[in-house]
Amino acid sequence: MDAVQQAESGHPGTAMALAPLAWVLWQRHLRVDPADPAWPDRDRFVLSCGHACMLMYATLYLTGFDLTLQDIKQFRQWGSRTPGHVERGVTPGVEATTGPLGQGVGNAVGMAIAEAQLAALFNRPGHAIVDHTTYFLASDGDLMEGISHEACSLAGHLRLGKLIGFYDDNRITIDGSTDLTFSDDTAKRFEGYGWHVQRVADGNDTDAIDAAIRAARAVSDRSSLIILRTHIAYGSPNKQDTAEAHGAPLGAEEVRLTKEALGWPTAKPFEIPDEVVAHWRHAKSRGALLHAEWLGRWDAYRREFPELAVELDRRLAGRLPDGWDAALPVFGPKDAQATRAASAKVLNAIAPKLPELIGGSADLTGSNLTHITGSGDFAAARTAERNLHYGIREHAMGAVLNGFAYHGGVRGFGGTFLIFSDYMRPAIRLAALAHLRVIYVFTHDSIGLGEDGPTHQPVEQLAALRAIPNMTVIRPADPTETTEAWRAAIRHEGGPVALILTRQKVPVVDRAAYAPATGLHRGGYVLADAPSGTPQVILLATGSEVDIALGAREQLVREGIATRVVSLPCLEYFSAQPPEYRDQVLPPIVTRRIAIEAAAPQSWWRWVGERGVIVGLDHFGASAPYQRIYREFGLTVERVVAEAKALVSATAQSA
Ligand SMILES: Cc1ncc(C[n+]2csc(CCOP(=O)(O)OP(=O)(O)O)c2C)c(N)n1
Ligand SMILES: [Mg+2]
Repeated sequence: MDAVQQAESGHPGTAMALAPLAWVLWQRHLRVDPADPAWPDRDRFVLSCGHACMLMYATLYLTGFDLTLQDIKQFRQWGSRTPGHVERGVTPGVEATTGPLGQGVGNAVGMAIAEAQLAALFNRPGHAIVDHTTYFLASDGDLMEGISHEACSLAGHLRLGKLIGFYDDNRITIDGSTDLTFSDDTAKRFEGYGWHVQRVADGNDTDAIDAAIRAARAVSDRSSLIILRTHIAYGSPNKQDTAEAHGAPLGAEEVRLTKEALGWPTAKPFEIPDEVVAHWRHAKSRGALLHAEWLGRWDAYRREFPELAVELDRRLAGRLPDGWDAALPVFGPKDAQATRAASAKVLNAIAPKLPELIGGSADLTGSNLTHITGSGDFAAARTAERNLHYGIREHAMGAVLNGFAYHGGVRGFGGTFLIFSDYMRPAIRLAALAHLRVIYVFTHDSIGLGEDGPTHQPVEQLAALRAIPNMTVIRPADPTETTEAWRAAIRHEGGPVALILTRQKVPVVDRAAYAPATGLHRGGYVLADAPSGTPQVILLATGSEVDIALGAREQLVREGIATRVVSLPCLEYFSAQPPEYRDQVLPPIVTRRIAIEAAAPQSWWRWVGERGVIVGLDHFGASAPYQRIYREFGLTVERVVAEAKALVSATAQSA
């Protein structure tokens, strides 16, 4: 109440109502060590309703994590460790960045999958060194959001027994009572998913909460939901059970009245009796004991299974094994194929050497070509397998992948058609915001997918993905660049990478005649140069359109127009290059530039400049064989040649 009041902004009511739950969880159940928030076998707690962050900040402070009362007083201020919604990496003890409702539920499912996999791979009889529970807390909003359905349906199917959710059934959202919007029978809904469901009628009944958690922990073959009936802003004489208490300070006078009503000994802001702090701080010695006990077990494990221990250490640290990329395929002139097909070969060259790589597709395995050969399908009781079937649940897939990255020990990838990246965009954005190592395999990357037509043909998705800060989008031109794209994605730290792959066959660029594909790691490179001197025209392209650029260059060179082709598979990597390199690839003096990409043109203005031309699409696609669509929409060698000639005759090169 005090922190929200001081910040003059925030969400007091839910934090107040859930204090008893936090107390039971942190004092009696959650296996965390405030002195070491990163202890690998700790329990995970995800606050899916990120707006209730003050609940976490207060709890983390009181239980003795590295957070001070001063930090609490800085709630929501510039540079503070107590931002407006919980953010991983900002506050010690916070496991996931949340705020967009529903995401945390999906993150928790991903964490529980990661735990189940690592337990299956690394535990040995008498040595359960991976053995933790994932908890999440969801509000009405979390459960109304569609992603919670996708994620909890998947968890139910996979029978994730160490996943326990709390539903804060306070019957209040921002607009008022849930009578306005929400009459689901949530218990039946989750029973329908195959979850174990309990109700606690009084959110202040700590013994009942304790008993429910105990019962949930005892259920090992189903996920559990505990529905907790609470009263938002409990104790506030005038604001309890009102939507007003959701997202605004209670008001100084109401804070005082509430403290009085609750029997708090002082009205002074931020004053916490010493014995209260001392009581909560039992969590420290409790956590230290739990951690020490685990360290003892870990030592025994390390003695008995030294190789496994080294491997688990490596995986948890996110270090790549030596030689992981020693066997990547090399493609020759006869290996023309779709980049999605090349991707499957690269993936399967990496997978045997990178056992932490797990993933799959949202029901498009045969189209995305994401199957790991030699591994089975991840399922309940088969959690060591590496092929995940997310089902037709793109949004949950995105959040689950984030959960893998938050958990550590596994590297996740997920595939769907590029068009359906829209269905998972909120999770992608959070992966970028939270600097998560996630790989997306987005195939069927343009009108080049052909007959499925405009509903399935991405147009604006490339520009939309590139617009996300800290997002990396790689659209390889051919099989050889596809090898480099995967290499880059696996090496990439600090953010998600989307691989953008064709459905249709593309030729293998003749690397003897042109430049090697290793230029991909700089984002863009001169693939084919003008015969001599400064080029008159530069053609820039990505993916399947690089072949069009090469075809146009041949013709232009024949006609005496010095033409350079720049392959630009990753605009983000290229932007990050020193200006000298960029100027070398795109000499500022050459203003006749044509970008070719079968997509919305927004991304390209920076690179072609005022006088440049973009051969792209500013309209939806069409249903037909792809060659015909390319022709009809002017994505052809002839069009590019004509545009280049027009540029040459219209402008005298300023030298
Ligand atoms: C995806 C998404 N949509 C909208 C919001 C804005 N918002 C924050 S909380 C909330 C709903 C509040 O109701 P509830 O989830 O029941 O939380 P409570 O007030 O009970 O804490 C909304 C709409 C959001 N954070 N995320
Ligand atoms: Mg609510």
